[in-house]
Amino acid sequence: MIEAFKSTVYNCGVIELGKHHREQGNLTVVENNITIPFEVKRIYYLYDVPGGESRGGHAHKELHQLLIAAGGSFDVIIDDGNVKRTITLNRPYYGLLIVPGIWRELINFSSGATCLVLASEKYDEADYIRDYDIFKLEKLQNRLAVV
Ligand code: T46
Repeated sequence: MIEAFKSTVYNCGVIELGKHHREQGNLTVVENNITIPFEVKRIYYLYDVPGGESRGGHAHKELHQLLIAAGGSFDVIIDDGNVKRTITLNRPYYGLLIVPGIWRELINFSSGATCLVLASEKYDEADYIRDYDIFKLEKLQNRLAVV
């Protein structure tokens, strides 16, 4: 498992989950340690997000997550304190893997969008860094320590 202070946006990425296509519709499977590199301990989902609203605005110290646009679309800005990337999720057979130590913001939710989140740990508020300045400082201090 990657250490939060050493992670970069390049440790995150979109995983193609695949789909079982039938005339009656599609089905996508996610399996622990096969499709994703962690064991799912918690699932939650964001929905009914009003137009123009954003979610996230924090980083996690230990949590690994897979974000899926189960319906609709939204953009995820991931930020390691040095580099920012914006990823659009708009298909239920793609998931964005986010490792610990990455600031994220979810924006541009389409009407009716659902963000399904598979998470590696139970809910723990102590795992959150909700102050961007503290996040930047901790990442910077680690970079300086490594050099
Ligand atoms: C993330 C993004 C994508 C709980 O009680 N249990 C839970 O498991 C979660 C996730 C949240 N909560 C409570 C804590 C807050 O009172 O639900 C409320 C809203 O949580 P938060 O403000 O953290 O919501 P988001 O949308 O900003 O962030 C959530 C996740 O917390 C976070 O891990 O990456 O979705």
